[in-house]
Amino acid sequence: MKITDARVVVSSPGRNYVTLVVETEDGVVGVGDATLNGRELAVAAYLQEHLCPLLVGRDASRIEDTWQYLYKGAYWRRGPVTMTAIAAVDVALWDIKGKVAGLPVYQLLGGAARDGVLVYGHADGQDVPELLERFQGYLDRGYKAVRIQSAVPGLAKTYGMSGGAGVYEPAKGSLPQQDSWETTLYLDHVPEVFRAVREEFGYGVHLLHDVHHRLTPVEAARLGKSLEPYRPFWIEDPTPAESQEAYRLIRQHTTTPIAVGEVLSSIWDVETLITERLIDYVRCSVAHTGGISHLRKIYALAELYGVRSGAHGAGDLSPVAHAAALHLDLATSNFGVQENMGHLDPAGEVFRWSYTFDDGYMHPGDAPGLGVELDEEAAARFPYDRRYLPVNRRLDGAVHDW
Ligand code: EZ4
Ligand code: CO
Repeated sequence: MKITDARVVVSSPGRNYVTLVVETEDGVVGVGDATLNGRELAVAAYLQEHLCPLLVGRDASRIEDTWQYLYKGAYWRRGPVTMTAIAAVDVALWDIKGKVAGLPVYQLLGGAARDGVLVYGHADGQDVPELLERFQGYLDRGYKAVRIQSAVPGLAKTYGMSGGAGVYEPAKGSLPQQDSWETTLYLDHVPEVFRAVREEFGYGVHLLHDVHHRLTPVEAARLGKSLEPYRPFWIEDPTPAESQEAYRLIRQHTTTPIAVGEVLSSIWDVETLITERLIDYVRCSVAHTGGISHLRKIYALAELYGVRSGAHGAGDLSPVAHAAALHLDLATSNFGVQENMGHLDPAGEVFRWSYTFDDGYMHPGDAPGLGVELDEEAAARFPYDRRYLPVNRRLDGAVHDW
């Protein structure tokens, strides 16, 4: 079953998405997500200029062989651009394999290991009352797990705020916007936020929180300890994730569970975190970490060490990536939780998906393949629109981790 065409579709229905479309000689079409927020065209070019010419003429059924060919054949290893491009190819080939077999992808991965995929939503607020009100909205919709973020008093603008739009989208400016940060203000504020949410809603709902790489190890240890009474499900990315060793110190000081992985792109980037049991949840995404084939190897390694999955599922991952994640989640024994931010309405004009949400759980659906179709004519109505993620400065003006 030869591949006859591979093309890249860049569109912006509400935000930018890069989608790879692979077609076989029998007319089977597979899609893969290649969206890398704020650096979209780098991956589009990697695919269009360097990978698509290699795909035409290859056997679409040989997923692992193609993965190895693209990874080892590049010589240059890892990195988000390369791994996102390879992920898109991998996911498109799994989509094709499912369509050819007439089976949803999760059946090819061993079948359902659970009935549904626990997902968490994002509640945020400019102050605690606003956060509590939005939190109630998530409970009303059936969510069993909710990430809580709040503006920090004394900081003009910080991450994690949806601005009331319903879907949090940090990539806003045609040039980078500027956020502000001061660790001491943040560390004093977050325990108050958790206390307020627990007082209002009790302990029957999972609370998550994203630190977004802003702390040093000892600051992260302090945060973890200060949140212990409120029993978070996890704190996410407490320190910059490129230093796996930093997590040893955090681990020695707190029992608050830790989740890391959304900016990492390969099994080698999480090896120490997993094999030294420094984290509880590995948060790599199917779109940025080499696709289903590579992420399931990460999950298999994690299973050995009692680490569970907690896949990144931000709105900058397209419905194609979200579907791929749900298929893998459903079939993974050491699944933990799946992030679910949703997509702005225009995305539904370009992508049609068959995954569903019911009472806090999602299901990828039983359509053959991934269950997501791309409408290329509709995509053409939403041209690329350059957007940057913000940059972050401390109150003294120094650039800080965003
Ligand atoms: O800021 O995906 O957990 N979710 C997050 C995201 C990231 C964006 C960056 O593109 O941290 O909202
Ligand atoms: Co995050």
